[in-house]
Amino acid sequence: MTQEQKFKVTYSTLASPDPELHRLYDEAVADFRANLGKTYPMFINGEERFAAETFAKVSPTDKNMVMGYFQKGTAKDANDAVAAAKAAFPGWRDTPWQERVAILRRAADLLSARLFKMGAIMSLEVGKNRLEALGDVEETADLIRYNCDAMETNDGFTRTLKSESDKHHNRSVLKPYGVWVVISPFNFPGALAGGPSSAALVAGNTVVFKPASDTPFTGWLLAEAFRDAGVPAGVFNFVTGGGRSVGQTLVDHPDVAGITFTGSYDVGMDIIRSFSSGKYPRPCVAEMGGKNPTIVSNKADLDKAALGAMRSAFGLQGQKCSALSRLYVHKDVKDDFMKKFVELTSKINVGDPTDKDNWMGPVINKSAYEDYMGFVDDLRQHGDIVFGGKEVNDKGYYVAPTIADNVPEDHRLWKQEMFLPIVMVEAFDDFDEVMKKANDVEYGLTAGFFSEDEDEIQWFLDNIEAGVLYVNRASGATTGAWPGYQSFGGWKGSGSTGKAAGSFYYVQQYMKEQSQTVID
Ligand code: UN1
Repeated sequence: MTQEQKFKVTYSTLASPDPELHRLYDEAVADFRANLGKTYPMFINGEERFAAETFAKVSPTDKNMVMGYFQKGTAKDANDAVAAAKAAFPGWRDTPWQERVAILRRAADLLSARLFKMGAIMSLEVGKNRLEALGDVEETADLIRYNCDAMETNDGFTRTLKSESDKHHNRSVLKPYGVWVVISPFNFPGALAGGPSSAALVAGNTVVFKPASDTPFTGWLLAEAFRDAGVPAGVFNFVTGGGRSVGQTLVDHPDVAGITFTGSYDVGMDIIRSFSSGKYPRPCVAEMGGKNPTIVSNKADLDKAALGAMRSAFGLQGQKCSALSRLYVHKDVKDDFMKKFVELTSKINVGDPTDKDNWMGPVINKSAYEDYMGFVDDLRQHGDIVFGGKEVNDKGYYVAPTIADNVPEDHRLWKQEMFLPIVMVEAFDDFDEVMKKANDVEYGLTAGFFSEDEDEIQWFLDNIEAGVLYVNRASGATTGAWPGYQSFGGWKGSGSTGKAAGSFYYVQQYMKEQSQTVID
């Protein structure tokens, strides 16, 4: 049995009883703590690249912990990375797809083999608890494998078309676009970087990858895995940078053929607009935010509902685009539900996420912490904070899970994504009205429903406007999609293509179609 099969952790894993898993994770944390403060490069054209300046990556778990120093890349580095990717494209495109698959499968296996090291670093880099961090590493490897499977299942995406006679040989071929840019967010720095990068690569594109400035470390570990797996020089490039200049240079570059951006709605919409302002349209796979609702019917199992809501509102400190942020509970069961929900929330331990007893770690940085304080003030002024609403300790950015009730319907925070451990609750008594409300946001990513009534379940599935739906899911009312089990993609302002990751139609987005008619 491989290590990966033995310790398989997903986002639905409630707790791992395996002492060996905990021992290996603890060891990896201790190892890393003994190796703080080193300097890490960018990776361009198969070579390590150092910039004139570096920036310190400070752990959100401890404001005094400098995890390492990363390169403050410039526009020149971004341009060099695109030039390297452009030069490497013909060779990689013409490499048989079976070979590309073999190399990428090796990268997935390397990530699995490095599970504990990468998980430990990710816990400290993002503030993820151990199961969330190990889950992210596993998901990264599984997304790579999933994208490889897609290539194999579809025989490299070459299909025979109808032919006019036996002298006609007609087929449809999907071909890569060229240089593909991947810009990833801090919250799933493995999966949301390795997933799109591997899709682009397996399809035959070359990649320039820029991680969020809060998560250069995981980005570097991913770059190492691709390098060690044998991805040729220039095929996968890794650039880091402080401000907007590296990212903007990539988005504006005329030699970039396609882009995958995962992050906020505002930045995503800007990229979509500016990316299509060139000479011709270019594909832009954008996964943006969410303002995800859950509806709890009077026919719900309230234990399932309370657990599912708690896990989705507060897992990873609410910093998932899939997080639950609006909770609509039928008025007949609201009091009972709230009792259970508040009780479960009050049992959450907030603290150093590498400590096994803590389920919530810190929020990502000072600005997120300040946003939290601002939102909490606003909600306290206009409604009731029934739980939380305060800092827990100031060693890092630790804040309490927060439940707000009785906030007026027209308050802006019913519509604005907060990306923090704050959930707003409201009672309802009319199903049609609550559905209208649930859908009345710019987003359409995930949504949850709790009811034991089949007709109500069908009503929910038929009417809710979102790409990822869960009914009666105690392990997460709106969170925890896993490649191959839940396709993950947003509608409306949550996603640009209507196609989801970890699903049948994903890899095709990284290729363009050509029909070839050849007559003897
Ligand atoms: C995100 O929420 O930012 O379904 C991405 C989930 C995870 C994360 C998706 N697969 O919760």
